[in-house]
Amino acid sequence: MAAITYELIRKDETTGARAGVIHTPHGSFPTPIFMPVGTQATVKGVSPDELRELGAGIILSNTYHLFLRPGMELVREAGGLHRFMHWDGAILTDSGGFQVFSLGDLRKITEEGATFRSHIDGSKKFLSPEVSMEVQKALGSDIVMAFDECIPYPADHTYAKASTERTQRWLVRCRDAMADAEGQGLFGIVQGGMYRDLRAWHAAEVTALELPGYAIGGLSVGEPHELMEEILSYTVELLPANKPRYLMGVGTPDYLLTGVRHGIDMFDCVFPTRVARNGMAMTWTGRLVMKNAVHTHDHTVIEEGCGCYTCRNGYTRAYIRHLVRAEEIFGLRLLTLHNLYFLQEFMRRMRAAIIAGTFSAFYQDFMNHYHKK
Ligand code: PRF
Ligand code: ZN
Repeated sequence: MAAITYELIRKDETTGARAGVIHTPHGSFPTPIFMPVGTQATVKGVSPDELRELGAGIILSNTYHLFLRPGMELVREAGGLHRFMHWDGAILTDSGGFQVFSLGDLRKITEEGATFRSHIDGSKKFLSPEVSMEVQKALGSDIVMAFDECIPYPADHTYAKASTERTQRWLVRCRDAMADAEGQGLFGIVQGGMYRDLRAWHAAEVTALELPGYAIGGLSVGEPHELMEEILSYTVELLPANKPRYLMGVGTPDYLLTGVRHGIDMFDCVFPTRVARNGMAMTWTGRLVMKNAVHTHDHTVIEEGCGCYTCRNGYTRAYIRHLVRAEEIFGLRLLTLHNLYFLQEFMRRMRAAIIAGTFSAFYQDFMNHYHKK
């Protein structure tokens, strides 16, 4: 039995949206799904019990960070990442490629891999397809991401082509390195920048390897929304319907809706947890800046009817504003719990609408009430 399988439940009739279930060795979860980010083997400020309670079935962690600290040997010694961090749900690990390439001047790419300086102590490090797979095997994640280069935006066609071809050669090396891994599924990542010909070529090459799932990388890297939607819709149609599809690094409500509408099943982003730590609450009408004076005497919850720990227990906007201004940890925790719940609930409602055949109406309704800021 393959480690990762996709079960289609219902496809929307007027859009590409689909509801399904992904099965992993650490449980099954409904799709479309949002994966909270736990870069350092913890979703900042939230316990695994709390993650479970707000409905998360899978979280994302990072090869790059855990490779540098505490190192793969320590996690292996602990019995893998699930045991180390006390999370028994599914885990997807990103390969480190994306993080290394965002280091800018501090790194050098060759055919072999990437040499870079650790952001922790400045020491010289090396990541390659083989090293990334070795680390992800030691972590024991359910879903292992291929080692790729996320092409910066903008990039010319010559650079994008050379990079995409190298990412493909790296993918074959990842596949070979994972051949003996049991209970872990390797996902390929389609790159190609903003060029349709490169996306088409790469999607064909990646899917020919018959991996258990496919991701679309290199989007949401600073390009306009219309361009991201154009490349996304073009690329997603080149992926097989019987495998999970993952749009990497996307997690604002409007982008999640766009992704789902085009047939994406999985998403991750630091957005909900990061903005929480910046004192912001996500709601169905847009973001609230909790420091603002309008909340001073507001003794209502962040969002009426919200089922999260924070709103359910009656913590008020006035109280949260006070905690944020006083820089109290609890304030950031209350906001993180609310934001993560909000996104889980957002995905649950999208899925319910797909199953009920009312996704287009849900989409319109959301867009009519939501204010981007
Ligand atoms: N590749 C990898 N991780 C990623 C991306 C990518 O292209 C992105 C792009 N949005 C986010 N995270 N490996
Ligand atoms: Zn809430």
